[in-house]
Amino acid sequence: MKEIIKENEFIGRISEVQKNSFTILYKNEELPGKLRGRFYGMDAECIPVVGDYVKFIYNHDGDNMITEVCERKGILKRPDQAKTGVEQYMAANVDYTFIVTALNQNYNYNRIARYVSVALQGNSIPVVILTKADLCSNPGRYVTEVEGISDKVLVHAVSALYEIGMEELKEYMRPDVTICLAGSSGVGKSTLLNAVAGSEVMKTSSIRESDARGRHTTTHRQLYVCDCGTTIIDMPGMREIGMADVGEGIEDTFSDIAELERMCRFSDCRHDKEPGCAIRKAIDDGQLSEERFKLYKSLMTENERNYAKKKQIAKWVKQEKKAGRKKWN
Ligand SMILES: Nc1nc2c(ncn2[C@@H]2O[C@H](COP(=O)(O)OP(=O)(O)OP(=O)(O)O)[C@@H](O)[C@H]2O)c(=O)[nH]1
Ligand SMILES: [Mg+2]
Repeated sequence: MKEIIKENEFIGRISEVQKNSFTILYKNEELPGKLRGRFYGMDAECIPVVGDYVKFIYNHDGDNMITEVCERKGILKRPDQAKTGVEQYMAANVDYTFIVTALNQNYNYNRIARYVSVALQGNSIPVVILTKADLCSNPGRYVTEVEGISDKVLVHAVSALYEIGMEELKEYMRPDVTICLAGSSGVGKSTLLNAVAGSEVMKTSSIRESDARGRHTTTHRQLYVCDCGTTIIDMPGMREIGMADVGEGIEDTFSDIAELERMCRFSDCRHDKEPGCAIRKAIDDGQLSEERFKLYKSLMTENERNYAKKKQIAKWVKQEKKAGRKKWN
């Protein structure tokens, strides 16, 4: 990417966002940045997030002015936890989403499938990292189970604490590669980053013994460039990962099921007792598990419900703004 566009305007990468303050990484230097006025009032999707390449005007004495977000390769997003239909944009231009799951009570097949859909929707390759393998008597069983979620998924079991399995991750540690670490609090995302970085870049802390939950040690998204040139985005732990506007990601995750659905005799087949149902046949033949099919259906339904809600809210906001409403009485 060309670095200098015109005099005093450069391209850098957003490494941190704190409310309205941005940190721009430019040639190993972290510069403070603020948004140009025209960003205000724009859709949340247009506001820079960690991982975005941005154009900025250099200011020798203070905040650099961000003038534009460069075209994104993809963006990771999820509905906000308050379920208001608003999307949360998490990280942009991610090549590999490391879906970090600990091999303790944290392990959850359904949740991993959700992350896989979000990663694929964001045009990034889902890599499931099963951490804390030292705490598990049979990590291989989980590797096989995760591989069964989708043929798009890569899986590795590691113990960052005892440096076991970490060699496998070296294949991702290439210059110009961006990795994002996603998962619940306490699964070992920051520990993983520290292990591959070779020093304590991020703070870590112990989990609660009673239920293996983390303490939300990482509080904001942080982009870090390793000595080898690989960029890693550490994220705060997420309590849940909802589905909204990720229909393509879900279809991609379960592409075999989506393909089978297209082979049903009737296009509106409900996969119940209809004749010529390719889904039922695959389940009866043992080629598709009923459980995986149900998971696909439930994620699709949740996605459609949330997406419809988002659209409805967006329409309402537009109407209210047009009407210029300031108060309701
Ligand atoms: N036994 C074991 N413990 C680990 C391993 N990796 C991390 N831990 C421990 O898990 C705890 C939580 O690790 P963190 O790296 O802070 O977890 P995190 O995912 O970054 O958590 P948040 O920042 O809260 O989202 C720490 O006590 C780590 O030492 C591992 O491979 N094995
Ligand atoms: Mg952390």
